[in-house]
Amino acid sequence: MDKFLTRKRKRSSEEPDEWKTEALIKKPTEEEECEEGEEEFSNPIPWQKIEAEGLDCDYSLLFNKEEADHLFNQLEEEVEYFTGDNAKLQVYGKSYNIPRKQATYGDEGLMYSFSGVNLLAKPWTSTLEHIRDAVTKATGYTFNFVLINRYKDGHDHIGEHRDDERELDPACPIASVSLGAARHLIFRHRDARTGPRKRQIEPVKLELANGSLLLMNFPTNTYWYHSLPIRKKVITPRINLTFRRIVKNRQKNGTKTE
Ligand SMILES: O=C(O)CCC(=O)C(=O)O
Repeated sequence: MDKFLTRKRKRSSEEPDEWKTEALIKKPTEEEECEEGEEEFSNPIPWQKIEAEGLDCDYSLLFNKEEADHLFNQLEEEVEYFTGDNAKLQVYGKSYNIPRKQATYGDEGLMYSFSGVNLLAKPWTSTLEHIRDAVTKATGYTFNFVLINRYKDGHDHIGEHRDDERELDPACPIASVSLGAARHLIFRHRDARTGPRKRQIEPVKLELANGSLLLMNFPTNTYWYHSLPIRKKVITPRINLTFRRIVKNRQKNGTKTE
């Protein structure tokens, strides 16, 4: 992993309202080492800060290998992935098979809409509650929904996108827990893509380890697309869980699917 600085996380309400104009590699100051407010977290963990223009992420190892492997196996038994039309994407009126498996769990009645599908949350399983609560203990944030992506091997992937749906609470980061094979997550600034305002901005590449937790804080998903590209050498599976906070009255009134 490159382009990060190591420091203890502050709660988002205490963070300075400035955006960094370039990727930073800094050593923590003494003040940063001894952040106040740490006692608010019942399980404080060391965080690595990842910053670039409009990108603000925090990375940490939440579970050790033994815990992560156990959770992976539990999820393999518990999670029911979508099939049929719910396992397809709608892009410009065309239907495509999703190159991975997906499932959604969360509080009753919650629905998440993206790429032309409306996915209704199934009730939390005990393992998902355990992981969700571990994320809350480590971060101080609460979550009411999780999107699960399962990649059977390095051929499964996810294309470039932003998690910027209007029903997501911008005050709450998206908390991404990875279990199983390590894979690269690539962030690309929206202005580094094609178009009249194209600029030379380096992508940010992270390796997401087994048991890791990545927080994507506001405004990362406004300015940066992210993808999990194909990695043909990866032959083992990976499960990624993105915990989110959905604002109920901002949900679309689309057709609910189960
Ligand atoms: O599998 C990953 O790490 C990425 C998942 C993702 O991009 C998403 O849930 O929006």
